[in-house]
Amino acid sequence: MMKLFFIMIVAGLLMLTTPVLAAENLLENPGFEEPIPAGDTDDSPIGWWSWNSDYNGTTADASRTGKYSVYFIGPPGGEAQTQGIVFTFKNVEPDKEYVFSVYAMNSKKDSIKERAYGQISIEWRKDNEEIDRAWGPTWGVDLSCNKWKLCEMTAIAPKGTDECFFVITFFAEDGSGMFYIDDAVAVGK
Ligand SMILES: [Ca+2]
Repeated sequence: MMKLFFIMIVAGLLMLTTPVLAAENLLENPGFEEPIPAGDTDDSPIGWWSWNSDYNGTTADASRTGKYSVYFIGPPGGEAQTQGIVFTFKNVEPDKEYVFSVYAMNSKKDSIKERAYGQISIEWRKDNEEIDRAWGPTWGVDLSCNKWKLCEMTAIAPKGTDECFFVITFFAEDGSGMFYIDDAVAVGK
């Protein structure tokens, strides 16, 4: 009887100490550890794509976890210039809430200057076209060069959404500089 009682107590303690299973991260390669750049810092992370990949790629110069992050440098050419990386998520559910977050850190050697800034967003799409976009927090000249900052947004997928893009953007706005991104997470609530 004592033995059974003891087993029940141990089982109870195990239940108390077992963390609630975290929601599944919808992003592939969220820590940007693949591919491992072999002396080439222009390798785009597997699973993501870029509309201006000359100005971003995986790098071992900074990392929050693992060995790599993604660097973003300001594209030249003025106010309208942007660059960034995108994860395409196909199984989005309309009316469902999504949380998207990244960690951002400024570059010591070429920090963000003037009005340049970074921002996360979720582009809601239907039949391969943008139907709406939810904007998340921005980071700019005040971003720390030593400490990773959590930037997080929450948004509900509009009716009709059949795909979404999780987007990390560098807006040049006539400024310049560089920042790093690591440990991206997207979850459905
Ligand atoms: Ca990493």
